Amino acid sequence: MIDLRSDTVTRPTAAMRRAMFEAEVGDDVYGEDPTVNRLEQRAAEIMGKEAAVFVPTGTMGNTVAIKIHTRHGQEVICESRAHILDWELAMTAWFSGCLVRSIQAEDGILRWDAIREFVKPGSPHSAPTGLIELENTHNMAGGMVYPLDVLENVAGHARGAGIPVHMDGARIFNAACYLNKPVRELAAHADTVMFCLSKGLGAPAGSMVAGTEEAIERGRLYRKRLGGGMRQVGVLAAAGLIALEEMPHRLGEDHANARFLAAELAKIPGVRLDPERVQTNIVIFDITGTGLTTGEINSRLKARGVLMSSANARQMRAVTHYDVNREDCATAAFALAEVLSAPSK
Ligand code: TLP
Repeated sequence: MIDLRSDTVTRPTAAMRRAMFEAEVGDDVYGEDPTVNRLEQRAAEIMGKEAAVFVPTGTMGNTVAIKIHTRHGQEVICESRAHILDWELAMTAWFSGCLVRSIQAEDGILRWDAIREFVKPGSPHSAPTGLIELENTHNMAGGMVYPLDVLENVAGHARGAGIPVHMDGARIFNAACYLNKPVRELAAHADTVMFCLSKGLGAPAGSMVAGTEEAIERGRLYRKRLGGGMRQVGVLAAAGLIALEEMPHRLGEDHANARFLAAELAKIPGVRLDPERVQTNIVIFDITGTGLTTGEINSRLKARGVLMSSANARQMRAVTHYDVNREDCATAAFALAEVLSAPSK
């Protein structure tokens, strides 16, 4: 199977498996797992933050971060296709008691001009804004990267308004690779950053939340409340350390494969996408011109050994990662062309 459903499907490398086998461990709830402690320290250093905490998933990381910054009854501003809004089971409401105020941005990038009119100080009639959340790269906008000047501008205005910024940086290393900048330059514009070790970086599980000492200390309590106190979890942190230190440098390969795939897909009649807009490892394309549903296309692709996913009723998604190479991308594009040229049953 050529699996382009997500970069979450990557399996641990041989080096990761070896490190997991040999990992020195302790009870992390007592703060005694040396491998977790090392991972948290390195994550904080690399992000340019005071501290970091290891969490099992990106969803838990965002949930913890939103709770760090907000109080019940506030609003959290995000883009209209944000992961926290569409894919995290309403955790902003469920755990933090906040309402999501979503703002549509065609390219997924929230600029201050769009945010400004939705920022509320709170009054007898309206809930105050408690947090601005930025997704970088923006998954459902097709892996779009926040330009550094946009980040700087939003962060500056948010600071002026006394509103914290959280970055859902599940794929922040892909963003840094696209910009050719150290990841800390992107992270500098957010009070907290969540990033995933388990996506393009290839670890079997795990994400990090980075921020100030004080924020992360409280974050540990929220993690525990969510059931995320994981004991001898150095076995996973060992793989996470390799993901963090050794995998970011190869992400450009995934980006080049995604651009190649996009160019091939764009040639297929009925498929609509602009390959020029593919910046990182996510390719989202419109299939309404094919006369088939995303479900029908997915199952016909699967019969040909290719897995893709549905972003919504009109669009499909293909994500490149280190378990697929250029040839796999060519095969996948060919399979889609075949699926769409075969007479429908
Ligand atoms: N994204 C998954 C699905 O949930 C859609 C994927 O296949 O892309 N933030 C962003 C931007 C994400 O893309 C994801 C996962 C998360 C957070 C949550 O991470 P996990 O799956 O570890 O909870």
